[in-house]
Amino acid sequence: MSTDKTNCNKKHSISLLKAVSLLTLIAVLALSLVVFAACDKKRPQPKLLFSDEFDSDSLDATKWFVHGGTPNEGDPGEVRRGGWWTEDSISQKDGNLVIRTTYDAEKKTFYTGSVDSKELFTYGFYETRCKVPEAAGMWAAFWLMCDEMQQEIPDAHVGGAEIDIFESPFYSWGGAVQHAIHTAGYGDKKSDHGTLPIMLERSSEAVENGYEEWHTFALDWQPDSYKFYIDGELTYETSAPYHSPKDADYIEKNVSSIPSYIILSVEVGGNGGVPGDSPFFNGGHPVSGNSRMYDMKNFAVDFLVDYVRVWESNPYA
Ligand SMILES: [Ca+2]
Repeated sequence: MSTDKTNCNKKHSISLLKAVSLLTLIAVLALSLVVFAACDKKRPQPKLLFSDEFDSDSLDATKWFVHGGTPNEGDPGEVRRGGWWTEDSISQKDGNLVIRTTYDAEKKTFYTGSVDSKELFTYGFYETRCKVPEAAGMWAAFWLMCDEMQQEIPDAHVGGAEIDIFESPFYSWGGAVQHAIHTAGYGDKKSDHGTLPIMLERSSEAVENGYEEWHTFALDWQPDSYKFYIDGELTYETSAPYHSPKDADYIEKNVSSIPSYIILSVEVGGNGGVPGDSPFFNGGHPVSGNSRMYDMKNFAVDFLVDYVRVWESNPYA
């Protein structure tokens, strides 16, 4: 009897020990979940406000407006610097938006393209992954605009801004880009902020020009500042203070709060649709480092855009 009782007590103790161990384990797991949830709460993923992965066969017309006409059907499109924006220049292939620049040797005319988002945005984190056209004279850009910018209003809370997240007219300089912000319209009051050309980093010395590779370009537009990023690195930050070019007008922090549309575009050096001399264009012909003339009868270079995404704030911070 006594032995049975002892065994019974021992079994009871073992069961109790097991139960306590199990409870401890459950408590530790629960605590871990609480700690994990708390950590997760500190870094909530920001809301994705907009995205286009360009994965379908054609541009999503619910998201984008396409500039220009159709030259083959008699509509020359929309003149823009030394070329024309046409609808024919826009397509989608292999998961990318393609803006193709071509040349009509007979008419001595360049055709290229531009798309605007139909939705307007203000504060947020804007990012694209893209490969810019590899030819001098091509000027690809990812930028933001608003209709208010057409007026000469210094206060960006009223007049908005042109925000050039990146622009790429520097192929012949080895592959650089720049960031820029313009306010107060395009007349005498215009105020500019921006960087000097920033050389794109190359994956190896085997790559001669930064335009040969894919890069990401991003803007974090918040009420007090603009922050620009290339391949995840902060490359420029400003609150864009307004300095009047003509008088003493000064606004210390002049970050736009005006809803703006996203533009993906290519322009060609020149004016009034006529390709011409410019520091970037080398005498009217896209040349590579002054060493190679392109076959202008079959000229075609592409601006490839893998995606455009807009979050309410920096998803990587
Ligand atoms: Ca894509």
